[in-house]
Amino acid sequence: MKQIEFEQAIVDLPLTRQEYFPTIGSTNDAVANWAREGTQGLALAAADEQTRGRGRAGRRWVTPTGSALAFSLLLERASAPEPATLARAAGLGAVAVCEALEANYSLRAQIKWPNDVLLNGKKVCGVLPEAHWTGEHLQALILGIGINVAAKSVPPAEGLSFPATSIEESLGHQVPSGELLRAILFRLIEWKDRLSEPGFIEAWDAWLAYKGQSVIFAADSHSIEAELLGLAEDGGLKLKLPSGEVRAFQMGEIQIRPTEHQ
Ligand code: BT5
Repeated sequence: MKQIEFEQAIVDLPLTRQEYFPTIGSTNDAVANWAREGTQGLALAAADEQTRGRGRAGRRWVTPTGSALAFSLLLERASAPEPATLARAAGLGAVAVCEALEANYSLRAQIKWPNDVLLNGKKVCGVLPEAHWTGEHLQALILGIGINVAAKSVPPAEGLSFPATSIEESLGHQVPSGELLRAILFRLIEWKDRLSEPGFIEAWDAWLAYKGQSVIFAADSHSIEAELLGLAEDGGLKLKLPSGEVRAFQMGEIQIRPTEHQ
């Protein structure tokens, strides 16, 4: 995304701080630094290229220049006052991206729980929520979002744990990144203070991939096939195990993948 597109995307949005970086290590780190400096409220860092983009659990996120959206939002502390809301914040980014893709481009995306966004069963967007604590006090909640906009943003298949795609590949034409960023930010702003409402879990649940289908879920060192039922009230995932028992799992406890990737 070019700087001019970034500037147009954020016109009139209620941001307390914003910065565009042609290139940066990770936009999540930029925002974490702002939080340490005492920045409050809704702050946004976006980059055209990331040289050390991060996924979850130390994995890498690839953001080549001129092809993708990479941005991080510092959420007000009031948006995430307790652990239950923290789990929901993980779904916030994915819900906002799905809604924007549908509204702007009539694309029906899906969420691979907890927060990967898929188009045609392939990953188009990843979300990295990071909480910074001082003792038991939540200092900052940062939501990093990376989206493959142009086809050339998609990394080579060899390095990937899950198939990837781009918006351009799904639509058959390019889309302006700034327009997409603005649509996503609108929805993030709309939802961020409503995370504790049942309506948020319903919205998240409505975008879930593999509902009613068999998935492989991996926990610790073993994998089991189970039926994906949907979200629990706290944003956990309800699965029906082979024994018939229904259990809800928390984020970080398990990973899921569809059976056909076996
Ligand atoms: C994620 O992690 O999906 C979260 C990605 C968050 C990226 C944003 S960009 C702005 C902000 N700044 C950052 O530094 N990060 C955030 P995870 O579920 O762990 O997925 C990581 C895995 O996705 C990698 O191990 C690769 O297999 C794959 N991957 C890497 N780059 C990709 C890409 N561009 N498209 C699709 N898959 C990718």
